[in-house]
Amino acid sequence: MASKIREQILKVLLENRETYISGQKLSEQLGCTRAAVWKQMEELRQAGYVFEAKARCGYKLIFIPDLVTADELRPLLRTQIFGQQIYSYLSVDSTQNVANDLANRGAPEGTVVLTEFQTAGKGRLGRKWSKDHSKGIAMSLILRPQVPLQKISELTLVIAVALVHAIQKTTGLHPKIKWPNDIFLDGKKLCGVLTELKGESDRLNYILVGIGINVNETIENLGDELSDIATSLLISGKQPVSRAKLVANILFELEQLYPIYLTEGFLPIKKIWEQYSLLNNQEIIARTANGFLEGVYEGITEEGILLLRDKSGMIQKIITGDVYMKEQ
Ligand code: BT5
Repeated sequence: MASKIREQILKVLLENRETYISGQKLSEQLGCTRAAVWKQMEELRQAGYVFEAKARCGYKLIFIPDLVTADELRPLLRTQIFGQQIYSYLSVDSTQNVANDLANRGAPEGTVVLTEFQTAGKGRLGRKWSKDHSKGIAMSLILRPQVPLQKISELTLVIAVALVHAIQKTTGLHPKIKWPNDIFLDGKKLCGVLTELKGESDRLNYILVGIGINVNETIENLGDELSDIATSLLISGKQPVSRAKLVANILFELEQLYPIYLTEGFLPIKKIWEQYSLLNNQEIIARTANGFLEGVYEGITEEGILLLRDKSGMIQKIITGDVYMKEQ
């Protein structure tokens, strides 16, 4: 209830940024006491919002911190399913773990988990995702698609397309997808996606889509370990980006593509994915469970499987693994 009042106060003040709104008017409009309004304004101040207070006039919002909290995100949402339930934290071990607990307790499709700091961020295949500062995005999304388990690799490609669209629309930058679903900018990794399935035998219960994006990190923030291989939207685009806007746009783009995928399958989205592929016409090395394969990237199948033409001219199918460009 308190967070609902806070969200409504923010909405009214955001809509009236040119004028002062009195505490009395806010409490009447929201149907709560002035004390409740005051308490929630205090909470907003603690979170970094700055209000100008003028005697007999009321409050005006003069500074909005760049946070990715539920309060910040809700007024920006243009979705019906994705983000209808948002859980935002200052610090968690991994948003995937939090989302897993929520999904186990029945959280609906489209539930979003966000955190400012992540102490044990997970990558694929047991690797780590670094986000020990509150400048990027770490989020997980719960999906409950009614599709057979073997179709899930396609879904990860759908998510990558939604991410490219959202980044393009938010920043004007043009990232590329490195199969299966890393997002690259200026030849460096900008964003990673981790898709985890939870199910029994061939029955899928839910999917946790973990998305990590470097947004306002400087080269110093990325640190020695990552600065050669990673970039951020700030580093590549030379401008800070509102993380909340970007998250809202990601959820919007997902809500456009996901129903197309569920009703029409992967084919219509495959064509878009291919335009964004970083690997087009590239010599690549694929690391699979059976070792390394070298060859030329020949596209993907209708199921999202990577095709590699090896030195003998044979087409090899790569279902899972990592792919590198040869000159890297
Ligand atoms: C991924 O794994 O790229 C998936 C990353 C998913 C992270 C999100 S954050 C929210 C959610 N909660 C989680 O706990 N995880 C998800 P992979 O393809 O395995 O790439 C991991 C590799 O990327 C590492 O071994 C590093 O080389 C590199 N890396 C780590 N942190 C990075 C960063 N911030 N930016 C760019 N590259 C990074």
